[in-house]
Amino acid sequence: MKQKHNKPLILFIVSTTLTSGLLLADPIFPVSAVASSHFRDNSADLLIDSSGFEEDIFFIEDSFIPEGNNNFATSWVTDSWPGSYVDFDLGGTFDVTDSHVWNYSQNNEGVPNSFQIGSYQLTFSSDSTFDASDSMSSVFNLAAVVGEESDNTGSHENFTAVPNVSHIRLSLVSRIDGNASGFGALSEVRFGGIASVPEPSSTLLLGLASLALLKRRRK
Ligand SMILES: [Ca+2]
Ligand SMILES: [Ca+2]
Repeated sequence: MKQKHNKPLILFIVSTTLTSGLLLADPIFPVSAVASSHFRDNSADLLIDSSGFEEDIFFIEDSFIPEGNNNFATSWVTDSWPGSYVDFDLGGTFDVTDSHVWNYSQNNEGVPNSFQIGSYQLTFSSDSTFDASDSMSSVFNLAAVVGEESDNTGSHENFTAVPNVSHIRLSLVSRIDGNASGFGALSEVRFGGIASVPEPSSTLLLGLASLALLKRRRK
């Protein structure tokens, strides 16, 4: 029996996933922020309640970032530096691309207050537990802020999208003054991203490829 001439079968699998770089990030509003430790009433929920802003309207990537109000009472403060961290529950699943942190900036006679944070690192999790399997960001530096009257517009980071993130741990890495122990404080924290879209499973793609093959053979 003469074998049928087989044309090369070319399957085009078109990914419907948009390049996330084309999409501007929206602000993410975490539903809770819990710290490994806090000093007095300066708990971590003060990082996500807009208490540190002059105004509370903002966009993460393409527009207005509010100025911080530089107030101790509205800042998260830890007295257990180093090793302190804050766990944020994002209240949903996001492809995270941005972080924005307003440093603590209460006046200290013309020099950055010693509580100010010099750098931090993020751990991204798709569940509520953090372990070695979770991916981590680079270490991000924070700008020093001097004095109550200074413009504290915070420090912005934009990174390659981390997909399917429901919880973020922000770990303090260094303090502005390089001191290895004592207190640390931040005023506000925001993340940016887009709500995650479930990816088509590999089983579904395989199924579609098989269908295309069958259809071709029947011709
Ligand atoms: Ca605050
Ligand atoms: Ca995890």
